[in-house]
Amino acid sequence: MVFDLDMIKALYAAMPGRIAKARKVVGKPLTLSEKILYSHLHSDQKLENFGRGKSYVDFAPDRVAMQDATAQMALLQFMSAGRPKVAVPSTVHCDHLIVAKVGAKDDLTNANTESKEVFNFLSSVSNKYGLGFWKPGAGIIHQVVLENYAFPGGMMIGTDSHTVNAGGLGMVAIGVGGADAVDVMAGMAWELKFPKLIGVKLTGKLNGWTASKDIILKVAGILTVKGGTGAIVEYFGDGAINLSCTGKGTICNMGAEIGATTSTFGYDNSMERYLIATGRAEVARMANKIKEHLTADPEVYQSPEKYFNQVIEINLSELEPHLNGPFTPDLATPISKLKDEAAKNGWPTKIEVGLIGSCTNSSYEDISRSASLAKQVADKGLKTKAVFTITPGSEQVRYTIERDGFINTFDKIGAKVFANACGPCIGMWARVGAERKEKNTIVHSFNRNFQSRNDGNPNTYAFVGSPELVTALAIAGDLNFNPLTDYLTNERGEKVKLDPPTGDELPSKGFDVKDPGFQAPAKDGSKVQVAVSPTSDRLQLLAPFKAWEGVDLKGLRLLIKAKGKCTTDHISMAGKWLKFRGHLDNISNNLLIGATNFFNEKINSVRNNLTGQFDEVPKVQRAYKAQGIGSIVVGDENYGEGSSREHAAMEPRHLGVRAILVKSFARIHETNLKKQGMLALTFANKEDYNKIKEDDIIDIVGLTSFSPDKPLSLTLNHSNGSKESISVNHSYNANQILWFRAGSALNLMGGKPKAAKKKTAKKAVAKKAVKKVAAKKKAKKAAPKAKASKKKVVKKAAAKKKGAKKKK
Ligand code: MIC
Ligand code: SF4
Repeated sequence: MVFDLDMIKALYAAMPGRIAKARKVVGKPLTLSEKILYSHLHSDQKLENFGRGKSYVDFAPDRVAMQDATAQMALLQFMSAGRPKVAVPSTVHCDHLIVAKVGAKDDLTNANTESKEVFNFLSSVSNKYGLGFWKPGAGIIHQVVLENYAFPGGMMIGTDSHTVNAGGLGMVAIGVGGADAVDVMAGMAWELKFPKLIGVKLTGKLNGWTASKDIILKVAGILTVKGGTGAIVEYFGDGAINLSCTGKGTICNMGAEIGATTSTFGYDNSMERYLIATGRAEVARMANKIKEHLTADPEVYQSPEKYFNQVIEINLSELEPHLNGPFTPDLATPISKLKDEAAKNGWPTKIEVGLIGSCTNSSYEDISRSASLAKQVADKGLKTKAVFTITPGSEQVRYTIERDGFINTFDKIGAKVFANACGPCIGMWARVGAERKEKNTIVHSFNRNFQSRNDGNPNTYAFVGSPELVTALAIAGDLNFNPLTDYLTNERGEKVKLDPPTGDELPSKGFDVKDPGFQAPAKDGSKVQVAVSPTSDRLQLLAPFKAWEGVDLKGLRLLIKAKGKCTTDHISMAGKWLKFRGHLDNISNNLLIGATNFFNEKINSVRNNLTGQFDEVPKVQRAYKAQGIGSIVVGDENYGEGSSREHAAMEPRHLGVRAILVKSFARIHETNLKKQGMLALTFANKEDYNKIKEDDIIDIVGLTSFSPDKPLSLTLNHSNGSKESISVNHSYNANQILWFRAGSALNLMGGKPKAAKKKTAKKAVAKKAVKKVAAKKKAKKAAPKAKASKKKVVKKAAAKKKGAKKKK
């Protein structure tokens, strides 16, 4: 089945005209990224030469994808928006809630029992509101999207940071929080600061042991985890054309690890081949007709320095395989230096487990190349030293690799094939012995390797590499092993060398699958019931956050001053906590439990400033909440790096934290905070981080005249009676200030598309919004018992639905 043909046809018909107009306004040849962005402006957005890294622009993405762990919150919010149906094609993918333990079949059965309530909820909401639903076991969101929905020149958003994977098929695909997805599903514009553009010119050709993964591992080493922030990375050059489409997907996927808004490649033969192989020859034919619009203008790639804000050049013929880590994906080490680095840094060199697969690296090409190494184990009389696991990206890939004998090859080296799901990548891994917290090393072909991520053990040193290198290292069981130069001793005591991997870009017999695991939505969803039990510990209907009280925030306590890396995994851990992703109050019990307290260097131990006692972060915050005292969280650089999970913004909001003040933010997290009505602030002077004392009482001043580009200030009332004032910046535009005033972006939605608002009347809108929230508050006071009980909310949604007008 080919999805979205009409939508793609309409877009392609309009693209040449839109691009020509944009080229005229911009006044110079366009990059591919610009062509896609400019041809997806929202109908109310005036075309102008947007300032990169400056202008906020309203876009109209073609589609939305959500995975189960984030879809719950997104769809709970969508339900309160009162729309009868999603306005753009949207899908839900069940992939994050399956624990990898015994093997695919049993693990899937267990997940279907454990998370039945959540899967039923997602399935019935999808059915009701017109979303495609991919069942547990169907595959990982990004692989399924690449195989079915991604198309050259398209624009999509997804509630997962690795949505960017679809750049492999020439899309601009961007990871967002659930509230952003709600905007688009509700037919409203989606706002993004117009990105800067980084060009990566690839020359030469991959050979021997190097793989696409090594390109992004190298780029991550150059740009670091924050070097791509606010930018789209566009790859081009002969080297790019030589890569497979899925290899391009891998590179774009891990662009999330450098903070990039997204990454993309121009349409080429590899994409055409992939579209045809995945049953979308029609899309390829349509794309071929407007080929020149699906890549940059020729002048751009001839003189990239004139058109990109930054240009990086990588010669693939000279590129070495890399292994990145531990604990951060940008610590890049070429394989030839790994032995020395391991010795210098005291990394444990015995490899316990090698894991391949995930959304990043589970293509047919990846698996076939890894299997070519696994095959050599028997052929050369070797024995695999480390435990070895595989998580296929989709049922289509799994079915095909089984048919082609690769699973059988992996079986022979004792590998365990887990379900087509995230599994160990997101800590859904029942790893035996992890609870002993021993220092140990694992290597994987995933994308992230933050502390505790895979198995919950902070002492697991996780390294990221290509599936080929991971397989070779797992066979050797030794981080000191360089497959390019070193020999292994086989069972017969002979010295043998592994031959470089070989494989097929696409299956020569074509892809095949029996049951892809897709459920189409009901034609008329109005009668479909969505059930949320008020006593559930997995799902909880949302109550609106309170509007801003209209005055400066005074007397705030410091909840935590986080030291060093504070990713969304530190703010809202995944693993066993994933099961509470649909229940805001329950998941709030993991708030910042992974962050290091600057003052005592301990994890999950902060001072309760009301009692002077130390306790766990969520407990201390609940104590402040119980007293009606607000608080503030202070953080370091790139705060909120990693995931798109908006829980990392909703939890502090729910528990009464008022502001997050950091040296710098990761893009998605900063937007998530704004959407949920939080104050996201940055130090005007980064040194002021050192002025914040553990027991300060803090005031945020200037909120009554909160306006774009105007800093706020903080008064630090120290316990010795002295006071200091520091200046703090923010990046709120006028519309985002309305979210803060209203208590959240969702509070402003109230059944009326944003597009209906006139930009020139922002002040009036602000007033209206505050009035509306005040009226809501009044109504709530008048009926204090009207808590968000299941029946009432469902009724309310139904009533809203009746009154809601469809936009298009
Ligand atoms: C991840 O890789 O960290 C996740 C889990 O896929 C997240 C989404 C989530 O937290 O649910 C992401 O990348 O956005
Ligand atoms: Fe799933 Fe891991 Fe990919 Fe996130 S990075 S979508 S957890 S496989």
